[in-house]
Amino acid sequence: MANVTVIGAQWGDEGKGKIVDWLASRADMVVRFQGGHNAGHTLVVEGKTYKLSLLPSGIVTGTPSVVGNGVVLDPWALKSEVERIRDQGIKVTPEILMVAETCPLILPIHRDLDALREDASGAGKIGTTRRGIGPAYEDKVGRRAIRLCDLAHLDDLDPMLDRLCAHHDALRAGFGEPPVDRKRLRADLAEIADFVLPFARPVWRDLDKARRNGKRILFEGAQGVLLDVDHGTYPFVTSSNTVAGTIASGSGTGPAAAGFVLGITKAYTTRVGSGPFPTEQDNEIGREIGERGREFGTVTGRQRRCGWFDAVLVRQAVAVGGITGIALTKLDVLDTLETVKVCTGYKLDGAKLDYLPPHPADQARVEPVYTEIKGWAESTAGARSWADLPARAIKYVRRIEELIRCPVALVSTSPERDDTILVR
Ligand code: 2SA
Ligand code: MG
Repeated sequence: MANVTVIGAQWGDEGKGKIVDWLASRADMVVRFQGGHNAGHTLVVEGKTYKLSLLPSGIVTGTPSVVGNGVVLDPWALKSEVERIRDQGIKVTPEILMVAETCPLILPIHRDLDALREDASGAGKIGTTRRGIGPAYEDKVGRRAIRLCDLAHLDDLDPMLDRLCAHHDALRAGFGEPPVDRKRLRADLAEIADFVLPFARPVWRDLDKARRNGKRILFEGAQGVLLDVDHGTYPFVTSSNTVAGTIASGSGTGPAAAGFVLGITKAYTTRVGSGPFPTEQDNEIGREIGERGREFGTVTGRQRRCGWFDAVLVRQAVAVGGITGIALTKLDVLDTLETVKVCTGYKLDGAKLDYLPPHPADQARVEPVYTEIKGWAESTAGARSWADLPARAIKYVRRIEELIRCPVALVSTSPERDDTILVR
């Protein structure tokens, strides 16, 4: 296996965890390059369930794992996640976990601001994970972030904190909140430094060495292309780029390192948080899909909105995300349906559209055009070869391939690692 980059081809929660875990067992290094602990991956290995949100999936199999500079790092969240999986018997040492020393930190003030804004936005609320992701990226781009390497220079921290807090104090005042307790923030940072600094490294050098030695690198994306800050359903997006190209800027390597770009998509569509969702089924069908698919967030436990497969959106994600092959997950969730629908295009004011228009008002108004496929009414759960699939399920997969203009390379038929069909 050469390098592989895994990204979500929908709005996140496509089942990346299982696929990444499957690939991680064949990789020499696993790298995260964007997002933060807003991600949520459930890994089921030998019947044991692991829930990760910040740590790369390689950690469970003891594969060297890198948190790249493109990730916003909450050091307290890192600590509790490391402690949690250590309790499950997983070894986490600086040889196995390497964190970019240039990672911008998510601080308690970012979490505060995320929540204050969401609570104040009423109907315009984005439905964030309230983890401070957006505010932390804002401070990074605004050049006032505290980065991991700053914790090794505590003597120089005060002027940086002054600048950062002046900015936040003004924002907080707008919500009637008191200024940041600077002394406490400084003390908290000095305290967490002891835990997190041993993992801090120039990870770009580890990546460079790995590449020169022909090691196989797995880049693990979080969220999905439709949540990309440039290419997604803006403003209902996350605050990072989720496309494959981000591996380069987000970890300190070149774009060619991406290798095979595997886009993960469910056999239907889900979304958490607000924002347009053309094929949403806010009805019995949506509830059946949600129940059979256990559609609740890994991190926040939020119920996900459910709907039919939207080939328009995934085709767009394939193009802008740089996807070379698809892993289709949760096919078995559709096993009981009499009819399965796939969205092949939209109508907007009577005109046909073959892509998602950029404006949120238009995105909310497009009407999906469906093609219907008779359900296979047979269990596909646990199928491990193409021959195990009913003919009509194969037809469904082939139709999706045609519509999204990208080959399906893997089909996943249960959360278990080995219930995976390698196509051709
Ligand atoms: P944020 O917190 O600023 O990144 O939120 C902005 C939007 O991005 C969406 N978002 C997600 N959507 C699906 N899954 C995510 N991660 C967890 C998971 C979610 C959970 O993988 O299970 O546990 O609930 C994720 N992270 C961010 C978010 O819903 C907003 O629409
Ligand atoms: Mg998830």
